[in-house]
Amino acid sequence: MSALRLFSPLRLGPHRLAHRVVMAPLTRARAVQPGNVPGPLNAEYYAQRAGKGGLIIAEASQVRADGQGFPQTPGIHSAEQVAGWRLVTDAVHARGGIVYLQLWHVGRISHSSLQPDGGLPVAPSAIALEGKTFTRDWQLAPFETPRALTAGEIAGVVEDYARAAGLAQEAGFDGVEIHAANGYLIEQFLQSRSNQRTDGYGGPIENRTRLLREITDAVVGVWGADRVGVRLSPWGIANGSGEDDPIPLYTHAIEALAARRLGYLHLIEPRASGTGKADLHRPEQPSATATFRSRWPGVLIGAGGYDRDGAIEAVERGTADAVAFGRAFIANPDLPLRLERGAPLNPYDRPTFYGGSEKGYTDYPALETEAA
Ligand code: 8OZ
Repeated sequence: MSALRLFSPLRLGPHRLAHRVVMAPLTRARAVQPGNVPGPLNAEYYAQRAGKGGLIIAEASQVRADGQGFPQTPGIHSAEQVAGWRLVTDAVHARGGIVYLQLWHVGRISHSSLQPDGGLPVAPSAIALEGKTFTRDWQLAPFETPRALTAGEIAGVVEDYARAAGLAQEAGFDGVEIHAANGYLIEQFLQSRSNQRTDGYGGPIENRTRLLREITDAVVGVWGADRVGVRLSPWGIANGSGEDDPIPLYTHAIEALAARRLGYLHLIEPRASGTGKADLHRPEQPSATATFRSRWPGVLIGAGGYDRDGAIEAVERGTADAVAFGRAFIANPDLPLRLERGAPLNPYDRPTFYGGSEKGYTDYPALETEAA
């Protein structure tokens, strides 16, 4: 047993984590087709990464069909998907793990080839991003100009988050995380560069945070506040995002969430851009967890560019209560054990970050796990 706080227990809502090394939500695009349904391979992958009292935040899953932005990402809107996720949650629970599902709508990041009606992706405003996105067949195509949601349709989005939250419960998850980061729909509403609305969802910060607050309240209505987390990326630039001065916007958002006494807040550090590039992104910016710690009385999870020493230090200092690892968890299914022992890590070196099958997915070796 380690004396380091990173490897000590933590209360997370009604759950008791055995340590503070969290598996970050990771898009791996290996849902079974047709229907974007989790299957036995996904259950094996999550089971490999599950351990007693360890928290896994399962990959971003579209709350409805038009929320899909990449091929083969799983959904949480059909009965088949609920049955598929049940394989995953049962497998994680069999190993004593705790598993949350990340709820996702990509908004304007989608492509008409991924839309159920072949129409344009939806967004707060009809503002296109520069660059390219994936089509249904893994081709790259220019982003399309999205269609702005009407106020009535926004109410439907909120309802669909609540419905998906209920389906996540049916599927056996232990809680849910609302994905409000990395340039997807909720963040598109938060940030002025993607939100030029003139109604109650656009303009002042109070309005731009409205969708986040409404979705959070709807999901809390299903799960209770202590089983709901929110992920934010205040300094991210993924998918055409980026608020010129994130402090006022995110201070407001975080204070609104804090008032709801959620289970946790999950912040992506500025050095991880969210674009998937491993290099340092905005090293000149202060740590997001350090910046907002004083505004968040509950459990704070840090993510993005942490190594063992950085995670130990953040948790010792209290800038984070737990640290989420992404890529390191891909290549090291037993990452918490390896970190606790100071064991070497397998490098993440596979080309198949997403798409594909078992290769680069379930074929990474674990350390011997017998008790010392
Ligand atoms: C990488 C590739 C596809 C999706 C995110 C869900 O940025 C993602 C994602 C990351 O949060």
